[in-house]
Amino acid sequence: MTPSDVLLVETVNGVRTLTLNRPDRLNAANDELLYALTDALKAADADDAVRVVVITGAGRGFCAGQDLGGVSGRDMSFTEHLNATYNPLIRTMRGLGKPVITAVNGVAAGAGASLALAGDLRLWAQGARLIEVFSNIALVPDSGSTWFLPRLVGYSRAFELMALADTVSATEALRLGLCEQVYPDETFLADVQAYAERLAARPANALKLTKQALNAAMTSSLDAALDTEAELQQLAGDHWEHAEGVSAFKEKRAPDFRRDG
Ligand code: LHQ
Repeated sequence: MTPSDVLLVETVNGVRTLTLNRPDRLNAANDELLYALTDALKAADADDAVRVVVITGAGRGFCAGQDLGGVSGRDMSFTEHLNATYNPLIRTMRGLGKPVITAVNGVAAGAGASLALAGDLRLWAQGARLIEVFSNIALVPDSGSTWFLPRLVGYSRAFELMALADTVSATEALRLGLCEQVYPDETFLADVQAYAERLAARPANALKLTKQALNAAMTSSLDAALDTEAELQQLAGDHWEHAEGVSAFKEKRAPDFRRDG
């Protein structure tokens, strides 16, 4: 894969880190960045050496949403733009067969907040903040915010954050359930890497199926979720990882889920 200037790509110990790289714009997204990120996620999905994907930002921002410098004079409608760029990106993240961590190093605003929320796991630096900034420019939250946020904080808190565009600090985000961990700014990337490596040692096939089951269950009935679990459990149970997990338990040793088959 050839990393482009707007997106840096690095793989260490099975963890592929994709760094949004427009730091002077707080990584505000233009089409080039959005297409590069979606392509890089698909490439990570197809690469057996990658077990976990991390999305983070260069400099002091995570992502300030749509680059407002480039919106006027565009020949696409808002709907066409979302359908061509942000929506495929969010769908790719949630459909990826590997865990996606959003490592929110700094401000996440507008569609950048949506991107932060779309991770399977969200790790924040102490200095990070999230702003559903859309109403400041009289727009509707997009790129999945209307789906993710109320599921995390409930309808009214989501509406409040969207209507007032208040800033959510890392401490508040942890309390609200908008992130799983908060790490010191100074050690953030090392802490994220250590967390991601723990995840990379887990059974990849089982995690892929777990993600599939959870995503289906987010919009299904209990009946349908029970059926999906029964179906996916067969796929997990037939996989070598399951045999390895059971053998390791019986032999009183740690399982090795990183070997090949
Ligand atoms: C930026 C941006 C930015 C360009 C900071 N663009 N330069 C919308 C339209 C169409 C279709 C699809 O979907 C969407 C979805 C959206 O995402 S709408 C929301 C778009 N984003 C915003 O409205 C956020 C605008 N930015 C801000 O409110 C602030 O910059 C935040 C709160 C993010 C950060 O504030 P500060 O920490 O005080 O930083 P700053 O404002 O000083 O920004 C630093 C630089 O980054 C500055 O440039 P400069 O040349 O003055 O140093 C900003 O102009 C630039 N920047 N966001 N979205």
